[in-house]
Amino acid sequence: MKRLGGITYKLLSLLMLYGSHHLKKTGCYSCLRTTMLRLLISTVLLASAYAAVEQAVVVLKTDTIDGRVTFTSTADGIKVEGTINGLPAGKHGFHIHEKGDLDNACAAAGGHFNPTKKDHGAPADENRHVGDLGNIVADDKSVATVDILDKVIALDGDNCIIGRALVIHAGEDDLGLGGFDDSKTTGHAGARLVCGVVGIANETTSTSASRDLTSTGFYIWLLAVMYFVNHI
Ligand SMILES: [Cu+2]
Ligand SMILES: [Zn+2]
Repeated sequence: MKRLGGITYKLLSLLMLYGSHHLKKTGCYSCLRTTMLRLLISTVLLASAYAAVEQAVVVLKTDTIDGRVTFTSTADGIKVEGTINGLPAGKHGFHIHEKGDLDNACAAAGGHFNPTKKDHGAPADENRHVGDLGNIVADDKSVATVDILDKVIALDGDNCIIGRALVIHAGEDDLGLGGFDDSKTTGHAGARLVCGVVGIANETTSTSASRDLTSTGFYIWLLAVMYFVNHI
């Protein structure tokens, strides 16, 4: 969405620059108006064709664990859903780590995804890593059902999780409150049991276009350009 808006505004700015250049060169107001209106329509169509990721997916697999988790963009945030089989009963730290490198039993995925340089915390905390999604719970049949709505992770922009790793830990995430040396960095969640890369599952052009075309900022720009075209 941000990316789309940026593209639209850049194209519109180029359009305005082109207009002033054209006018200086030819002095023909009416042909400029026609040309600019044509260009404006092309700009909107071009920007609208830009794709946005609507859903991402992680596949988790080891000899004993297998699962699938999806991240779906909704009006209220990112809906995280899935089922993981083969986890020891109990709570397990559930995080997005910064790299999509699964080598070395998930160690290569690095620390928690933390672009805002905050402390580790609970999902509802103001002070949390972007990647802090708390705990999931496996039942006595070793099945964990994931159903989380998170307002911080994203499928685009600064908090985009695509290309990074989802890691499930052996132990419980203390949400930064355990008082251990690593409580404020990792939640003292212990070893990494399984990890997978967050990949694109579904992307759409129409939804992104309609979102952009309903944003107030976009219409302010559009009005400014129309005003420019009509008053020169
Ligand atoms: Cu972790
Ligand atoms: Zn964290």
